[in-house]
Amino acid sequence: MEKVRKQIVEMVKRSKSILLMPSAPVDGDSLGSSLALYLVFKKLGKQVTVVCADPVPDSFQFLPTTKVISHDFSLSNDFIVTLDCAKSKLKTIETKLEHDKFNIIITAKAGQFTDKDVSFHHGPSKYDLIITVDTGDLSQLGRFYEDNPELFTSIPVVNIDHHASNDFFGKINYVDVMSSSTTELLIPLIHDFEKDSELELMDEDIATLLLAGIITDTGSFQNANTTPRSFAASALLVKHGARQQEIIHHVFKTKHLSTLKLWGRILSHIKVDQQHKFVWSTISRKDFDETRARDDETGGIIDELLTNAPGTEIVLLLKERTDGMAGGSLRSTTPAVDVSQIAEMFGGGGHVQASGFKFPCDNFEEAAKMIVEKIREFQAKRLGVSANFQENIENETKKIAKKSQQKEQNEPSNEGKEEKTEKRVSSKTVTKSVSKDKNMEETSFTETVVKKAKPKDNVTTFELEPGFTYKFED
Ligand SMILES: [Mn+2]
Repeated sequence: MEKVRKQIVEMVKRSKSILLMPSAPVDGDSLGSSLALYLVFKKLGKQVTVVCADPVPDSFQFLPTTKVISHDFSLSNDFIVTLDCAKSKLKTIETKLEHDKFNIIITAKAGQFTDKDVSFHHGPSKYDLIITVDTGDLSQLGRFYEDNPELFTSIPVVNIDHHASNDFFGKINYVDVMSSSTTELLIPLIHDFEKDSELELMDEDIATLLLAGIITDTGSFQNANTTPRSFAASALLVKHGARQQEIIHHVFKTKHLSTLKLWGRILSHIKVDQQHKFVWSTISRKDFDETRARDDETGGIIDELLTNAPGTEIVLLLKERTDGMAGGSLRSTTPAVDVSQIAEMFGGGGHVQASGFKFPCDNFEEAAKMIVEKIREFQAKRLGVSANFQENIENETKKIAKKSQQKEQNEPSNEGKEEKTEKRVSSKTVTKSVSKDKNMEETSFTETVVKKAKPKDNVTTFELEPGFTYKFED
């Protein structure tokens, strides 16, 4: 780790303009670590930009320097066409707009230019170093990564994180899964910067930002990721003037009325499956709208309230997001249950006892049903209890298939009939079969519904998505 930190110090020293990227949505740890590094690099005379796709939640607005966060970053928009004039000098350049085509006519003084003389590239980027913090994989950077994937290969990336699911995407990876938080990892790093620059970098604001990361990620030292090192680090930060009471007050003791209303909804939706030691709750757009709560106001409830359910091993809070995804937060009450494995089933990741995922869904309720069944299945395997629901689904499938056969016999001609029902196909991972009769009147499914398809002119089109297996019987 010491060697890795030294490499980071060297990288930062060589760079002029640094792009700091916390994962989205931001929390106390990702904000604390990106802003602490911002202040440190400013003291070292660097140009620094902190970008974050989502707004800063109200409860973290008190953190020092949140105002420097921008919600977009400027890259060069230039696309450069280079003409090699070694063989012939340039005579004229003419430009012509023909409908949608913009022609550039280049005439040589002698002879002719050919395509071999032309090359293309993008304008230089403003930044020479990217540092991601609290980010397990690049997709957690949201639209910044989706819109500019090439940026992350053209500029060196330093990956500072503590998630078990981290996939070491950086050129330098300072990843310690034993750390309670990313900010805890920054304490020795800042110390290394101090030694190297012979400047005193740590101050009250930086200490407050770092402590905010530890306090939020450990749930105020209540979560299982709290270690002797987190206590020692926090003691050191308080010694440096970290404002612990201010953090506790804003993060844990200030609740909006809308938050309380939203929490009420979440509590009223709680479902308990004692057999599978699983507790979950869902929160829909309607709940958000009716309580006038914002999306980030669900933060904290899973730790404060749901984990208190006795006899529970897994806790899930599923919310309907505005971007057509179902967002899941997972907690396990024992290290024996690794919820990051569950999160990974839905394209997410995280820690053994705290993980999350975003899962695309057309219909939140249907997606929630499927996710809950998958978690039951996971627990059924773990606990060795009978997975009744699986049998149920199989029985259900047989029933539908039977009905479909009967229907075919009773109503031989459905031709010309308008299709009313939407066809549905099953989801990934388990081998499923979807049987169709020739009129596509009935479609049976062996697993929970994820995708829908609308037959049109006897052609059924599906929106195919990566990671799904669609299997049809002939
Ligand atoms: Mn963290």
